[in-house]
Amino acid sequence: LPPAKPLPAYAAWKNPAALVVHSGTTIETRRSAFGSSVITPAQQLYIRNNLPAPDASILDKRDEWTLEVSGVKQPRSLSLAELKTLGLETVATVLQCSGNGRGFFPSKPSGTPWTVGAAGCVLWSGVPVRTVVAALGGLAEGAVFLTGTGGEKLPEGVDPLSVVVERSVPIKALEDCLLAWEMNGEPLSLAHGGPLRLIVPGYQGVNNIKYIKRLSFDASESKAKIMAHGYRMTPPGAQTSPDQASVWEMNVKSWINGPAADAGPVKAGRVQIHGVAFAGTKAIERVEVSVDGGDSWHTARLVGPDLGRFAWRQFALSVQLPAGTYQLASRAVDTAGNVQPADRVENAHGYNNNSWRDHAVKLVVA
Ligand code: MSS
Repeated sequence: LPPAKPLPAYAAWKNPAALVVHSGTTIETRRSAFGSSVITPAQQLYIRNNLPAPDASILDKRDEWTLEVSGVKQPRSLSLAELKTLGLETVATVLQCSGNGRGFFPSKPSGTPWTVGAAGCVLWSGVPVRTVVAALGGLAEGAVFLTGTGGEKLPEGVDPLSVVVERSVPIKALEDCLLAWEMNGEPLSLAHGGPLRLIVPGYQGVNNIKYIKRLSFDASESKAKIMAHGYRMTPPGAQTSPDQASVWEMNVKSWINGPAADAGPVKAGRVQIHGVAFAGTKAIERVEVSVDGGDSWHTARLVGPDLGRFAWRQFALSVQLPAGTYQLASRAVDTAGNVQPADRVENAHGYNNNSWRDHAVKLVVA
């Protein structure tokens, strides 16, 4: 094994034992570190930055951070202090990188080869975007997309649209969106987008804009490269193009976290198989578990608190396993009847992998 890379300075407070550091901007939670409770502690939550993280000084005067809002009847800038007076809600969401599961694509798409750890379930506190829109007189005519812009300082001498982290989502997401300043009960860290972050519950990670500086409601999608050409379901071998589906709502997905394959063999006898399941904007209806690679399935128990349809549900199945080698798999079904598929949708950049087969794990019982 190559020596583990150290955590970058802005994430030095994280738990190195729980993480795989792919690079200074891509850090993954170990499968065995998810544990068996519902909320992912900040110290072990994954990180993905498309640009270098901003200077930590942006957190010096959190309340003075400003957000410019346009595409409303009374467009203007609001300070974080003012946003805090407008409203308060807490929502639990799954934050997952669109490329989570890329590591299972045999085609080895370029990008971080995440397995399951570019995801977590966290609590966000902030003001609902709809409350902010109402305070600014409501939406202007013709808004079809909600667009968030990241507050990173852009490199000089390049077209800003080629680097800015700016993403648009369909306006229907407005109902659920939050401008968050707190995560898991603590002021939002720089690593996760402090002082202010856009949360789009049920949507892939890239749409959840950190250090948000601008929020707009427009008739068309952002022309930024990350929107027009990035994060699209590009067919294998094809060029990216704005007419391909964008990675927006997450699909139905589950995986097993324990017994952890990386923790060595387990003792023959009673075994608790457990994991997590989620389905974007839909709630989980049922999870099935297989110990024979998908030949037969058993309905698992949904356990732990139900933190709402945007959070993940824990599941557990108690089984009696004699010595042997088992292929453990899980398959989730959401309340709209969508069933987690056996196979991934092949695509050039390795997005949206929810194949139950790819996420199966080998368990040795001795
Ligand atoms: N935001 C900003 N501003 N910047 C960047 O870079 N990234 C993305 C999101 N947001 C960014 C942002 C991504 S891409 C992701 S995943 C996320 O974020 C992550 O988060 P965390 O907190 O974990 O780090 Mo893929 O789809």
